[in-house]
Amino acid sequence: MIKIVHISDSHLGYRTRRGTTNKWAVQNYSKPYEQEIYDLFLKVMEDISKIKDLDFLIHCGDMFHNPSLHSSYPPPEPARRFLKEGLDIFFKNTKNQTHFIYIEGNHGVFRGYEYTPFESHIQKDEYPNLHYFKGRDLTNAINNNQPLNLEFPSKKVRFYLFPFFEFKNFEIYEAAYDKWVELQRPNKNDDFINIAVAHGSIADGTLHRKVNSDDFGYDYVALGHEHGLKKVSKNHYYSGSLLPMNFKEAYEKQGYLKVEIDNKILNIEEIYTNELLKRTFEIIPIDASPQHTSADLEALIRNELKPFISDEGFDPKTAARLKFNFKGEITFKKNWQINDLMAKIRSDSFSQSDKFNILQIIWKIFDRSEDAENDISTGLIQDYILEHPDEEFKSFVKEKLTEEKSQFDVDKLTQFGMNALKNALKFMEREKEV
Ligand SMILES: [Mn+2]
Repeated sequence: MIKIVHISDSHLGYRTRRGTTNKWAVQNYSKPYEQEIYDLFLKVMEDISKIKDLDFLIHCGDMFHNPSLHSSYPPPEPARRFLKEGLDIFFKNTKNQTHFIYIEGNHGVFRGYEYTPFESHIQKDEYPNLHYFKGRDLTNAINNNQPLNLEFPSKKVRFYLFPFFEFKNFEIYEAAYDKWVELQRPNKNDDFINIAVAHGSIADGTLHRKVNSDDFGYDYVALGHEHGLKKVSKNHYYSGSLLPMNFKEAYEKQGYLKVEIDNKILNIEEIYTNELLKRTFEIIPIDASPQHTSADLEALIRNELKPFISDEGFDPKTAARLKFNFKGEITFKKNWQINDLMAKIRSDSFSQSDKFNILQIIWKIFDRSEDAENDISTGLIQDYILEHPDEEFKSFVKEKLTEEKSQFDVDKLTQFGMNALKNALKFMEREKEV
């Protein structure tokens, strides 16, 4: 029997950015949500390292959050230190009896570089049982027409490695990958346990269909890249990350998997680390019906914020991450009202950290007509704006100015607004023509 733990997508160094109050978890060191991923990573490494007779720990990529496609910053300093600490805990507690296999994902790598943050942050020689496979190892294997695998004859286990690679980006890549992937087909004539380790997903075309399917007859396929813990088929699993990172993920499970393979029989235990999250992380729906005035809307929102107001104030460990979803018939006026109101509420909350225990407030506005099936919808908002934009805008400006008792000239302001709007529309039209 062999015993494996499958873990993935740690995203060390991830920080909540958009609509977040600028507070430290540890002064001048780490941010609130960043720190709890580190803390949980260490706890998980500690827990895993104490599993009796564990043979392998497999990590399916994205150890660091940065750099990534849209950010070339290296991982923040604490990410490096916590990774090292996690590895030290793991190898010390397992007395170097357990192998740690890591493949690279799409995060935590400088695209196109041979040099990786993992290597620059970790002295690989210090860890004889750390087996690290990077994107470059994969492209070398493809170029040399070699499989990319790792064999443990004494345990009769073979791992097939699939670091992240966007083979669909270019036809020549795809053709080369299609050909190479056949080299990853296990030899049926020995009694080895065959395990695939891959970072990718069918959804975005980064997991090859032969790895995704049962084509190669792997005994187990350990997947990374999707952040929810899930069973894809009888022996294909995503372990997910340790905690949700965005609001969609807040409604999925995350954790790791204990996998036992005995005589080709799989026995899998799911451990949910998302249950350790100590803060509210949720989407709050708000009915933005046309009959609601700004004041009604504000009352609805303030009511939702009540659970996060107390004399304790802000606590980096428990402060809420909130997203408001407004849904209704959204006119342009309504849209302006909501944006204006939410910006105000957010700045109120963040400026009173002795009262509000909130880390993040963002919002999204959905026009109900976009859901309608008998659809006139895509055209609706634009038809609308072409009909009454001046009246809409004027009434919005008027309401704002009355509220704030300002002395501005409503007509003049409306005119400015309309010019801006017309320019924007002209721009949209031009965009469409291209
Ligand atoms: Mn990924």
